[in-house]
Amino acid sequence: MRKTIILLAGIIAFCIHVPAQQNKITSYKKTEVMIPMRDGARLFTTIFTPENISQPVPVLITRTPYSATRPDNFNILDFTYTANMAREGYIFVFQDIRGKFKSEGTMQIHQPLIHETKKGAVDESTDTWDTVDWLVKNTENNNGKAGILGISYPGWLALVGAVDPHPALKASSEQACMGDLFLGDDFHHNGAFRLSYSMEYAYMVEFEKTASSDFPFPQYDLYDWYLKMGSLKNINDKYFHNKSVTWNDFVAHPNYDSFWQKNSPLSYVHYPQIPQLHVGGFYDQEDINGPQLMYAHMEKKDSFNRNFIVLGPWNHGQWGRGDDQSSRDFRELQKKWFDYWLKGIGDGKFSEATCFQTGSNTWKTYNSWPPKEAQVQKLYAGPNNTCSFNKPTSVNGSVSYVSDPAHPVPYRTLPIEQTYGPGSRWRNWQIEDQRHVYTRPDVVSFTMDSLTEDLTVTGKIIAHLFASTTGTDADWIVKLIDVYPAFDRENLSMSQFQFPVAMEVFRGRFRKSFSNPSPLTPNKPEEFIIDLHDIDHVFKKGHRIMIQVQSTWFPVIDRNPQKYVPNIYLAKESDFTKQTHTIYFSSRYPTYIELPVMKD
Ligand code: PG9
Repeated sequence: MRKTIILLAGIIAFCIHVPAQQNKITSYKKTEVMIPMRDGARLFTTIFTPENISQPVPVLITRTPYSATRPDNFNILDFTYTANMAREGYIFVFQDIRGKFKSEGTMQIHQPLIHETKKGAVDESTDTWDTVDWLVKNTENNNGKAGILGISYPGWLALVGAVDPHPALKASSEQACMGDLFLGDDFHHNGAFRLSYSMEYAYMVEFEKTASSDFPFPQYDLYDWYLKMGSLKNINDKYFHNKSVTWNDFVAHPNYDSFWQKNSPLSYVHYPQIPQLHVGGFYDQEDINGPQLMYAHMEKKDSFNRNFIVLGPWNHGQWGRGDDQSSRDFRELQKKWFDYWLKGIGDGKFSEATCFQTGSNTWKTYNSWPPKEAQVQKLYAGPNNTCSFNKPTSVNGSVSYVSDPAHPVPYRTLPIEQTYGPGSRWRNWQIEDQRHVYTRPDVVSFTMDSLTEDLTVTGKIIAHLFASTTGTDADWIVKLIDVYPAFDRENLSMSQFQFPVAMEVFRGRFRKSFSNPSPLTPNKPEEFIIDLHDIDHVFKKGHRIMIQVQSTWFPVIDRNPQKYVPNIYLAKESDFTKQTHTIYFSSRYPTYIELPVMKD
C-alpha cells in the first residue's frame, strides 16, 4: 500500500512536472520554407520550432503583408506579444501573404473571400487552409493542432483564415481586424475619407513589393502640406499618376456601392466556425470598429458559443507590445485561450466579454456584450454651453459657427508627423487633451456640472445630432469627453484635462443612405445619428461630462467642400466653401448622446 502511495505520488509529481519542464524551453530553431498553395503560388514562411521538447506542441500562425522575415537576431523568446507562450512551447509560424515580400502571386488589399462564390478560386482563406495542411503534415513535433492570430491586417487575416477552416485549425484570435472600410475603419469612417492615413498607406503598401516605403514628403509637419495639396484630385494629378489601385478605387467608389459592400467582411464572414477571440482597443486610431463590429455580427449566429470579445484601453495593437499592466494581463488571457484550445490546458471557461474598464482601471467581465443590464440615459446639449440629463423644454435653442475648409481644425496638436514616420505621435492622438481645439470658434462644447457620484457607462454610445448648414453638405464630428477636476495638485497638467472617451465623424450626405448620398437642404435642421462605438468607462465623482462638436478634423479626414458635389475625390478647388453650421438644443430638435448607464 505504502509502495502504491509512493508510486502514485511519483506519477503525480511527474505529471505536475511536465509543464515545469516545458517552462525550460530556452531555444528555438528557425527555418524558412516556400509553402505551395493549390494554384501553384508558393508563400514564403518562417518557422520557429522549440528545441529539446518532450512532447509535441501546437502551431501558431501569423500571416502578414508586412514581411515574415524578422531580423537575423530575432529571438522568439523575447518577442513581447507571445513570449509567455514561447517559454512553454509553441511552433511559431510567420508567412508573407501572396504577392508581398518573398511570396509569389499577386496581392490585392483586403480582397473579399471569393472562394465562397467562385469554385476553385484562391483567397486568404484558402491560402490559410493550404498553409495549415502543409504545416501539420511537415513540421516536426507538432501536435496536429493549429491556431491563428494577428493584429491589424494580420488580425483580418486571422478572421478570414477562420472561415471554412482546415480541420486542424482549432482557434483564432482576430485583433484589431479591419471591419468595414467604408463605414468604420482605416480608409473611411461613416463615409468620411481618412485622407492622411489612406494616402500614406496606399503609397506604403503598393509602390514597392519588397519594401514598405514612406511617401517622400518634403516637410515634417504635414498639416500645411495637405492643406496646400488642395482637392483630392491633385493626388493622382500630381503624385500617384493613377499607379495606385487602392487610390483609384477610392476615386471610383465614393459611395457605399457594391465594391465596398463586397469588400466588407460583413458580406463574407458569417458565424464563428471555430472559437474566435475578438480583441480591440478603445483608442485604436486605425481599426477601432473592426473587432466590435465583427463580434456583434458573428454573435447573431453564434449557436455554439464560440464568439468572445476583449476590449481594453489601448491604441492600435498596444496590447501586443505594451509594458503596461493591462497589456500584460491581456497576454496572459491570450495564452490561456490558445493553451485551452490547442493544448487542452485549463477549464475553458472564458467570459463572453472581458473589458478593462477605464476610469476605475479594473478588469470587468460580462455575460453579454454590450451588457443587457445597462439602461440608456440621454445626455442633452443645452443653452450656454451646458449639457444635462434634462430634455430641453424651450422651443428655441441653437448655437452656430463658421466652418471654413481653408482653416480646418487640426485633429491633433501640430506637428502632424507622417503617420509611420520618425517621431510620429499618430498612435496616441485619440487620447490627446481636447483643449487644443476647445477655444477655437468653430468648435462648440457643452459641459455638465460636476458629477456628485461616479457614473459608469458601458456599451454603445450613440449621438443624435440635430444640425443644419447654410451649405448643401457638412461633416459632423461629435466627441464625448471626460473633463477632469479643476485642480489636480499632484499632477497639475491633468487639471481640467479633456479626455476624449469616444469620438467619431459623420459625412452629412450619407444621413439617409451610405449608398445613395443626397444634398442637405440649406438651413433645414436634420437628425444625424452617429455611432461613437463601445466604451466601458467610469466618469468619476467630481469630473464633468462634455459633448464637443466640430466640422473639420484635418488632415486625418479630408475637407468636405460643404457644397454638394457628386464625387468629392474629383472636386474642384472652387467647390470648397465657407458655411455656417448650427447645432440645435430645442424641444423639437434636442441634440443628445445615448449613454448606457450601469447601476451598481
Ligand atoms: N490598419 C492597417 C490597415 C489594414 C488594411 C488597410 C489599411 C490599413 C494595418 O495596420 O494593417
